[in-house]
Amino acid sequence: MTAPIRTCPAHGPFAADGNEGADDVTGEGCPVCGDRGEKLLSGARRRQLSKYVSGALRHFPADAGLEVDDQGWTRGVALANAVERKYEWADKRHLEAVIDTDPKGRFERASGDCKARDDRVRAAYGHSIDVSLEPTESPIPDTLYHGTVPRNLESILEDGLQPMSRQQVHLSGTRHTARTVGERHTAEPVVLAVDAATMRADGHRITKRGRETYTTDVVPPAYLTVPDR
Ligand code: HQG
Repeated sequence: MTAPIRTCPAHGPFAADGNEGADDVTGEGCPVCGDRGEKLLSGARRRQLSKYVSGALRHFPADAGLEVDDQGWTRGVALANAVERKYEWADKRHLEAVIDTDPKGRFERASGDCKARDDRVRAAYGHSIDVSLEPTESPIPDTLYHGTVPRNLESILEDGLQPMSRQQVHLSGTRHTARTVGERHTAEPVVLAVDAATMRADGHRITKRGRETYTTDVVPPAYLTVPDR
């Protein structure tokens, strides 16, 4: 279940419960002052808007009427116009709330304030369009995880983890998160462990994107461990 978004008069939008791993949001009130705020978006609309914006920034910017640069950035005002065209109930406030409360850090702003001159927005990861995101300095755990469908295993152990339709392979920081990622594809995913420390020592770049996602070009089979089944 996706939590609804409420908005505090003093501190802006917040997710109305701690769903989806939003570890900085507790209870029903504003995480800063506890004010109950006003309802801004239902969970269902929040999810719908998030999926559309993710899709537009990752996969179909032209269809959404957006121009995306080499680093994946688009103008916030253009994105707000796109969501207004798409949903009669949506406006800039809803877009900003979805961006700012995303539990996985799916979206980045070029500046912290959309009212500033630089109002660019991009997807933090997940692209199928050709973008080149700069490296980040975030630490990388020695072991990462990837949740997938059991029937993919034979091919993965042969060819490694490949980006498939995306630009990068996506990994998770914990088994639990990887299982959740795998559950997007199947009820009973298998979680592979990735020897990220050795990969990096061997010269493979791994980068943290958003709050809980790590990306790399490919994970050759030598770095993968399949759990006993
Ligand atoms: C599989 C979500 C056969 C791979 C998540 C996966 C993630 C192979 C599928 C992000 C293979 C691709 C991406 C090989 C990889 N042979 N199958 N050699 N190599 N695969 O959806 O990682 O919620 O493109 O195991 O949290 O599931 O949208 O990738 O099953 O971070 O923000 O090919 O999307 O983020 O599936 O998910 P996907 P993914 P959001």
